[in-house]
This record gives sequence, C-alpha cells and structure tokens, in this order.
Amino acid sequence: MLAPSPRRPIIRPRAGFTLIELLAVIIVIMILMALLAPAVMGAFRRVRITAVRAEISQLETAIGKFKATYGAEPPSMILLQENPANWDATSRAVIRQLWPQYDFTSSIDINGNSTTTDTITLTGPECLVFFLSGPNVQNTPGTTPLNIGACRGFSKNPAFPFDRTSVTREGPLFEFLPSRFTDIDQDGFPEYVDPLPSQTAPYLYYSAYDGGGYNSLSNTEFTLINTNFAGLIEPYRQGIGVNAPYFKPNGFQIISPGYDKQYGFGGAYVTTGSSRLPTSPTVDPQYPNAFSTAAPTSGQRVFESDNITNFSEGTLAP
Ligand SMILES: [Ca+2]
Ligand SMILES: [Ca+2]
Ligand SMILES: [Ca+2]
Repeated sequence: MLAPSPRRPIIRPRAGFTLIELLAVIIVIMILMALLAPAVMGAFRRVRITAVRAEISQLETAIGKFKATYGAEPPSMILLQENPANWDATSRAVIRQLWPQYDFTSSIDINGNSTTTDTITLTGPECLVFFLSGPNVQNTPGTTPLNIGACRGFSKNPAFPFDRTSVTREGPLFEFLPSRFTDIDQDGFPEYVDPLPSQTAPYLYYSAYDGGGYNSLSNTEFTLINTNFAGLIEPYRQGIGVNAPYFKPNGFQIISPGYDKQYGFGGAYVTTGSSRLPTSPTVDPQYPNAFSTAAPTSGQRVFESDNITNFSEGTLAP
C-alpha cells in the first residue's frame, strides 16, 4: 500500500504588485519624466526656431523675386499718397524706382475706403507685407475686429500698380497667411507674425535701400517703429562701435522677436564669444535723435538673445 504522497505546497502566481511596489514604480516614472521634459521641450523649441528661420529664408527669396521684377528691394518706410499733390520727394523717388511709369498726377484710393485723400504711412513690418503681396482685400483703417483678408498682388498697369480694381495682377510674391496678420497700429495695413505659439509681435524689416544705407529715409523710420512696435533703436551691426558695418549692409534685415515677443535694442552684435550682445554704447553722432538712448541695458540685451534673424543661423545667442 502506497503511502499517501505528501501534500505539495501550492504555489500560486501573485495577483499583482503590492502598494509599495506600485508607488515605487510611479515615483521612478515621475523622476524620469521630470528629467526628460526639459529635453523634450527644448527639442520642440529648436524645431520651432528652425521653422521661423526657414520662413525668414522664404521671405528673403520673395524679396529677391521682388527685386528681379521691380528693380530694387522694398523700402522699409514710405508715405503713399492718394492725393498726388501730397507726395514727398523721398517716397516719390522710391516709387519711381520701382514703377518708373507711376502716375503722380491722378488721385487714387489706395486703402479702399472710398476716399482719395489719405496718406498711408507704411513702416518696416508693413512694407514687408505690402510690397511682397500688394493691397489687401480689406485695408480700411480702424476696423475691429481685424478684417484683413488675402493679399492680391499689384495691378499690372504700370501707371497704377496700387489700383485695387484692376483684374490683371502680378503676384503676390509671398503667400502670407491671413490668420497670422496683425495690425498693432490699427491703420488697416497688416504686419505679419512668425509661427511661434501665440506670437503677437511681427517680423521687423529694415531695408538698406539697395546699397543706399539703412536709415536713408531719415530718423522718422526709427521714431515710428519705436512708437508703433517698440522696435529696435537701429539695425544690427557686426561688432561694437559706430563704425562697425551693419549686417547685410547692402540688403535688409528681417528680425523675429522670438519666444519672448520682445525685440530689444539692436546695434552691436558679435557672432562669437561670451558677450554676443554687448551693453557698450553704440551711439552714432550722425543720428542723434534715433540714438538718444545712450546704450542698451542688460535687460534689453536679454530680450534679444532669442531673436531670430536673416543673418544668424537660429537665435542670436544660443
Ligand atoms: Ca482712401
Ligand atoms: Ca498696421
Ligand atoms: Ca526677443
């Protein structure tokens, strides 16, 4: 007779983790996430900065096309006159260079508000949009909410390029997205913001007027840009001091304010070294009004470190 076999202990698989094990796992995951989050956010940021830089390159290409079509790069300050008697000599010369057959004797409604008496003051950010894409579907000033639609290019009639009704049109040379238009000064002529999340400050544009030099339309350009957009005191220079040449000395500067939506001071910028944005004075005695602020503060320079431009690979100070 066989002896009854001893009872084997029954080994059951465990039903799950204990509470302490579960807590430990959660804590480890949280620590890992905390470690990885900045890296992930940083990667997102870099991708977005690269996207802005790529768009600035596309704007450069469009300006190249504008020059190929109209013979010069767009100005960054101009007064357009609906009443022909009101043209100032400098603005008239700019238009004549672009459209030699422009009719300076006839009235025209440029902003589409059914009058022909307006003076349209376009600053750098507005020139960037206007000269690459022409009058908007709607340019009437003071409209709230913004009613600025797609841009329609210029009339092919060389005497009336700003004619809004002409059917035969040229351009636009750049497809601005109406959703990214802003109109900070509420004059009906839009500025364009970069694709960074919730960006509100538009691209700045400074023209060297095809070798004529920055600021050739007098200090009004900088007074207005500061009044309307808190823009730079001057375009960026390649180094410290009033004799340092500007970046793109015969071309133009396009500047995104970056994530902080602030432009900063402008002027001296050195591309290498620890002090890329020096606080030393850059006052140019040639333009005492434009540079009445003696020197950039360190706070202003901080605003500039994330600016993205057409003369830097990404942000000014990585
Ligand atoms: Ca008008
Ligand atoms: Ca505007
Ligand atoms: Ca900035």
